[in-house]
Amino acid sequence: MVSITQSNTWKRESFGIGRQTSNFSMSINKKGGMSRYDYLAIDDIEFMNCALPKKSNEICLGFKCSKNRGGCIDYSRVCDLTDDCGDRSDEEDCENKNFLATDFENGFGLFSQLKNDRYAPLTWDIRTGTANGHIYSRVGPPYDHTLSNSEGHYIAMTRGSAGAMNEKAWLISEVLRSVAKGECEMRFYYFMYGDKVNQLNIHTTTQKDGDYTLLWSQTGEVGNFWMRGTVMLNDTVPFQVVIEGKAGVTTNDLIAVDDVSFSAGCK
Ligand SMILES: [Ca+2]
Ligand SMILES: [Ca+2]
Repeated sequence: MVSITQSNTWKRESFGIGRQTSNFSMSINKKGGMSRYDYLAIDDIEFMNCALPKKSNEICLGFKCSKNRGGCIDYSRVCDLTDDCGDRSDEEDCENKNFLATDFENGFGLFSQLKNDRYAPLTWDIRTGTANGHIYSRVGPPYDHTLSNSEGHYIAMTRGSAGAMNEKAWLISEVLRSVAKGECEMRFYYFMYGDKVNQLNIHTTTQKDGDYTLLWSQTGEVGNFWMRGTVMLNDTVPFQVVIEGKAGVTTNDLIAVDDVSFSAGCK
């Protein structure tokens, strides 16, 4: 599941284990031969964000999970395609509450490909399961974010066989509106793993001038896990969101995105 690069010093490694809905245990195995002079040492193992919110009697300023679990979560976590409460009560009835979301399990959903020979000749593709070579090198996700398994779909871009470094792939959303400033938030998950992985950008564009406004950007490796990103969308006129991937050096420098959702303040 994780490939560790050789080092003469202590090196921090982290990797995502996805959503586990039942009890689980982990084992650590070293593969391959070792000579008597080789040494592998592990210390300080930490589990981060592995617990569900605890039941509390304090006033909840965010969203209160169902009575069974009773936890309190941030409003930003409601209807973001992630079961933050632990009983899915934060993911119920989302369409009626006017949330918009795409998990890429049945196509591109709210998004469509925007291929442009001059500015964005590459494409985002829908993929499933482990990115080729994930176990042996630093490349792409081992599972999608929605289902945390090999059947789940996500979108990914690389330079491909014909592309070049810094070439772009664009995915554009349906036309959206923000009901008021600070009310329309985009939430998404991205996977950027590898020494030469390039850049992921979120822009908005309006029909008024067609210019792109850069709102969010990540350059270089984040880690061997799905990372959550949020962007506040404050355009006062109807706009579209553009998800832009910039190609890295090789076809292994893959950028993946999954579970894109918009809060109820986006229409
Ligand atoms: Ca949630
Ligand atoms: Ca998915």
